[in-house]
Amino acid sequence: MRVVTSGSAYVDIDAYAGAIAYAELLQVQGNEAAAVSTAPLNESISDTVRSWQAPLKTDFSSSDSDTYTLIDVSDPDYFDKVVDPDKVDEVIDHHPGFEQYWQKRIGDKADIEFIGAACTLVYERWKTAGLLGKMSVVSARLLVCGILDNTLNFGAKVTTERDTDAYDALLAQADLPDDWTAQYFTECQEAILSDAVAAIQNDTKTLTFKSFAEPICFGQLVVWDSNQVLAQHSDVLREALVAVKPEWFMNLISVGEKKSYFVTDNPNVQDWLTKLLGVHFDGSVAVADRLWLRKEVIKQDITNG
Ligand SMILES: [Mn+2]
Repeated sequence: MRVVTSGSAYVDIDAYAGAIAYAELLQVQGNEAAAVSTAPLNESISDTVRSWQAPLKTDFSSSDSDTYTLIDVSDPDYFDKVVDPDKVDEVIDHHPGFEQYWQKRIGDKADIEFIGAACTLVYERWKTAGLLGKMSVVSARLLVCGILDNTLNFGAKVTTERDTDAYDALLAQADLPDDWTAQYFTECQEAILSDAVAAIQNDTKTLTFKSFAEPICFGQLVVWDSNQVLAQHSDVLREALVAVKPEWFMNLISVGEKKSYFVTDNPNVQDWLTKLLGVHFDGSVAVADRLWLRKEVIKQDITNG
């Protein structure tokens, strides 16, 4: 059997959707295949998405004839524990770093391209095979969600035209409500904010920037509507970050507005962000005119700092 799986730490919607939809394509093409994961599902797989009950095997015992297909991961250190690294038959991913390693091992069976979502690559497999008409509604819905999430509703700079083309084609056969984008991200936001402190702690890094004298605690949260978060959660988020370091800030990514809100009451960090990103603080909040990912702030420090 072809075992289609992903990473070990957790599975997000891009990995979940990509594995399920690719296993389905392999089945439609006459292969014995299944999507398998033993990793926990994160908040991007919302309650409504879970209610679609897509076929994912979570308990799995391997047999000698199994081979493994990896979706949304290519670093062998992060593969699901079910994977036998010597029996990898295909890799479909959008993270850079292991392109040459897999090219040497499996040649054209490695497809690693730096685009918005692994789900886009899976969609393209269906399209190339001429089998889009046979894709289940659930797989089309899942791929839509994976593309929305990983491109942050097309606001992330990693988004390509291939992602928007895939999204448009999939949406046409996904049978989703008109306001699905807002509904999906709002559900994810509610799951995150049900434990806001844990969510920010899971996405906080203390980083050294060349344009600032000491390491800075950099928290990040991805939400649909920042206003609710600022109104209801800013005190606990501030306390969680200031406890790590007095030099702190939070990047609140407001996906619905395609903007980042930078929050800190440390005047030195405020000055630094003002110079680095061209933002202006009003009180403890600066609203950027675009969405910034953490890796983009780091890059700005390397090139302009
Ligand atoms: Mn991904």
